[in-house]
Amino acid sequence: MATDWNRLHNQFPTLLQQVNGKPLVYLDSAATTQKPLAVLDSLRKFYVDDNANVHRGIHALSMRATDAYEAARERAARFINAAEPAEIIFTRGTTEAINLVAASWCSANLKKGDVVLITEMEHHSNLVPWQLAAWRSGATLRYVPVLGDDAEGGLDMEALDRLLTPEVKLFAFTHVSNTLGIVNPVADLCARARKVGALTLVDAAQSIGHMTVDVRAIGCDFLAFSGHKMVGPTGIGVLYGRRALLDAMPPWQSGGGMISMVDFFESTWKPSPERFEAGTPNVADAVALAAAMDFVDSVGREAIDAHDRALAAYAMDSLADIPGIRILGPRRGQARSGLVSFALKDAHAHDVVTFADQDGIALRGGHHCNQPLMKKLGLTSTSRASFYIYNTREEIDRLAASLKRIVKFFGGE
Ligand code: C6P
Repeated sequence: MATDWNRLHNQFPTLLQQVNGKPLVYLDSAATTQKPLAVLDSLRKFYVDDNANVHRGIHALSMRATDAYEAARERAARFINAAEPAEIIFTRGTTEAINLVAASWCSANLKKGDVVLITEMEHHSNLVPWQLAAWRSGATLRYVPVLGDDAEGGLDMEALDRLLTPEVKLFAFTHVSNTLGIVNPVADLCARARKVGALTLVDAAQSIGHMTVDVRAIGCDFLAFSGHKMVGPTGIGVLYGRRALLDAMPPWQSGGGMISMVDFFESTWKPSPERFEAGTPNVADAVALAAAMDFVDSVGREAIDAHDRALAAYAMDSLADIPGIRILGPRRGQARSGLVSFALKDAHAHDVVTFADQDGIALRGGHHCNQPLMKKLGLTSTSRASFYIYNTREEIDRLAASLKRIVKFFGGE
């Protein structure tokens, strides 16, 4: 049955408001998505019915909370096709998940002479943690370049093969670029890394709620994502890791919940996932993340992917004739996920966002935590429209009209 995208819109109460006297057009889902009633209800239900700490008490509420938390872990494992729930570690989000690997795995495995390979399109969250890990260990960083004046060519695969030498211990890359909208060939990237014995980490922040993400089909060793970019709450995310790797990694934070035994001068650790979840975890948000996964799957990830791509293609067509526009990433007709970043010759991104806001349209302007990529492309900022299940073509028409008004105001043709 065809999805009724307009009806879906009504399940997101935040969207049903006016901004500056106009119906809100929310085009900033790459920053964070809005939350449907099903997720809000799940949060409320947990706090009203089951609220208790987990893995500690044996009273009824604590057991219910523990069951709900572990069911959320099991749901997350199914969502990404992990082999077992123990491969799911709850974190605050993508950033914390990547930092966990950079702190734990790198402290035990990275040494002088080793290389961490990343790409020029990485978000700071998949870049700065590796800088720190390299500084601490004496390892070095290498970058896979992006091709084209507007990075329309994606990753330079020939350069990748030259850069993937046996010194590379870890290759970390994004599934979908939050500035370019490019969908990287993640399974192919993992296969190439495996040939030289390098582990792989996939940053799935921008893909997780938009397309099927199957860790076993991708063949990655680690994968990170945030709940808030897939209709879930903020403050919850997942690090997936292969069980054998996780069990061999040292703790990165310590305290209650992660130990087997503590004596005055020594302690031993539980296996994964408890080893990496010190302290009281974010139980309510993990439970609501499971509700978000149910919601996304009820719409269908293939349908969402097709919807997002169709909107991105429509936006590319609608914005193409705006005077002085420079659109980054894949060209018209090439595959891109549901976001479009652009620079206007005559207006700064912050002015674009401010003007669009007057028209009730939420965009993002800035470097999008992609400063090295911006530098490479000779930019300091772009404006970005990002789409999700509640967006429509009519909203993109409103965006195009608003941009034309902006260009006119700033003296473009
Ligand atoms: N990008 C954007 O507007 P956190 O903040 O941990 O949930 O996600 C970090 C992150 C990691 N990788 C990619 C590819 C991302 O896009 C993000 C977050 C937001 O583009 C905020 S800068």
